[in-house]
Amino acid sequence: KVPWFPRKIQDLDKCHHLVTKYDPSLDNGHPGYTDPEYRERRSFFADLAFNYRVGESLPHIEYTAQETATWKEVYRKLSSLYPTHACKQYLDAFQQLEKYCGYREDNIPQLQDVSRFLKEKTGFQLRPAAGLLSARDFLASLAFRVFQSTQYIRHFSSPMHSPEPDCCHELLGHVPMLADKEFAQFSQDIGLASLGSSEAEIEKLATLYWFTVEFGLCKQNGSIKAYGAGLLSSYGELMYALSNKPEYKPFDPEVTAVHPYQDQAFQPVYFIAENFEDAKAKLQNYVMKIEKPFSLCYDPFTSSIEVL
Ligand code: H2B
Ligand code: FE
Repeated sequence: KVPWFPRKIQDLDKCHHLVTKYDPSLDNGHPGYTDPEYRERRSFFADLAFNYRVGESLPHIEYTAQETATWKEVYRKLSSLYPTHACKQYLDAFQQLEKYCGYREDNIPQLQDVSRFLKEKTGFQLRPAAGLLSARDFLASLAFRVFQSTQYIRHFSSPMHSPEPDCCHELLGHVPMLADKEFAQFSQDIGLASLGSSEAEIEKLATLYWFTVEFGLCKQNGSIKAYGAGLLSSYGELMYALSNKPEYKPFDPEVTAVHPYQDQAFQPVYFIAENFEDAKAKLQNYVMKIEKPFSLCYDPFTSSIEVL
């Protein structure tokens, strides 16, 4: 009674189950809830994502002037903080994305261009996602070095906050870090550990993901920098996380995996990694102890999972 999991990259076409609690047509607290035009635009993006199949090129989007204006506001504010708040790996990649992938305040980068860039850097590729995915489906795709990325943008009335992931979060938060080799391996390792795991294990891995990939901090040249995507895509929380006001703890998978987290307000505590190599080693040590009746190995030549 091992839960189903994808064995080959084509199986990811079945890994698109949404968590609808923050959906603009179902959550009455969503800033787009009372805007029929926004909701219609969102269903356009949802159709693109649900109809996408592995191997196709990613949909090219003509963003509206209003959407690009929202992006501009987010891009300007956040990029003013990066030099002082983001880790070195992030800054390196961000510079290259500006050079090669159309990262500019007056342009929302196309997922296809970004995916091609990442593939060259670390083998990661993107596929379009319709919204917030279940942790199981989202983590499973990481096992194949596939990052499921939303393509729509948040509602224009709330440029500094989105209850759900949107392209600002993916492109400014996640993408630059996925261009780093160590970080890419760390992400894939969480994904591999999730395959065929119990609900309880998935919950712990999702929590680890939350406090690292989403809200992680790391030491760099004697100071603390951000590498988590939830921080790097939120002006308010990025400042708060490095303000010395919150509580800080060293990253330790055993502790971090069971720490309660919340997605409605700033985190009460942040976990600090020594560096990515150390975080990766600690994670590998942690996942080795997860009980499974089989072992797994990713074959990069066929993009498939070997079950031993
Ligand atoms: N879905 C999407 N589309 N983007 C994410 O960043 C994301 C997700 N993160 N589903 C996941 C959940 C994460 O918060 C963990 C694994 O639950
Ligand atoms: Fe995210």
